[in-house]
Amino acid sequence: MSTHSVSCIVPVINETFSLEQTIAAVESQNGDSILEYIIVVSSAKTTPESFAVIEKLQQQYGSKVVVHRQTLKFLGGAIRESFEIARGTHTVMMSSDLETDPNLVKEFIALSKEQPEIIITATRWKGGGGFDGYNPLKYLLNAVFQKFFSLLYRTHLSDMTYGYRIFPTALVQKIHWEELKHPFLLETILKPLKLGVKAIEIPCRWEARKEGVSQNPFFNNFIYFRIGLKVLFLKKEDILKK
Ligand SMILES: Nc1nc2c(ncn2[C@@H]2O[C@H](COP(=O)(O)OP(=O)(O)OP(=O)(O)O)[C@@H](O)[C@H]2O)c(=O)[nH]1
Ligand SMILES: [Mg+2]
Repeated sequence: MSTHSVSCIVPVINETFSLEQTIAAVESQNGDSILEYIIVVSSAKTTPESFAVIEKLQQQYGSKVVVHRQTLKFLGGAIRESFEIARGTHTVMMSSDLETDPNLVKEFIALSKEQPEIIITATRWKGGGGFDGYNPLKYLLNAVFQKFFSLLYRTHLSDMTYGYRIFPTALVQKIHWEELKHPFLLETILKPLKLGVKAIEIPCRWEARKEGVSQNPFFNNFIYFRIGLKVLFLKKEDILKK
């Protein structure tokens, strides 16, 4: 029996065919390794069209699809609750808008099987990574931001705001999380780094979504600094749950 199993967290607001393609790609390439897909939705915001696709996926994949209705708000709230209910030894955090290329999950799982204690995270800033259709101003700000935080945290990591990673589930379940909005994605790498957990990157090409709209308004990009600076001064015991 394998001791490695994966919970794949897939948050959904307005995705339809992108969600379907995400699950189809991950399942066809990694079916045996994946224990469950946690599809996390908001009763208020997830669209009827998305719910229709989710129902179809439940029929297709049965109990492997777990649908969770979030009670905490926003993307961070959705993922935080999914971390709590994940049953796999490892947890993949991704999106359902195809901005996290589902073909990479295979690589995440292979590397995680070799080094189960570490985090494997995708980067758009190295190797074969990159951006297609990214807002030019956001691109520039993102570059400066990544450089600033890699110097501040003395890390080789080049993409700390991209929410596409695999974690040991026990790790994410022992951390006290704070953010509810998109800066949560940054928090999920900074807190493990402060705990001394190793993280390695694999390149990923980011391609703008073809349907729906982002839930991350432009000015929210500035609130990443709050958690980015706060975590730097936290002690280990403040990062772990009490
Ligand atoms: N359940 C749930 N899903 C969410 C929420 N906010 C975003 N998502 C989903 O999480 C994924 C990533 O969110 P996006 O809003 O596309 O944000 P992003 O791609 O990180 O940010 P941009 O770079 O601005 O596009 C998408 O699949 C969204 O549908 C939320 O509050 N609840
Ligand atoms: Mg997106």
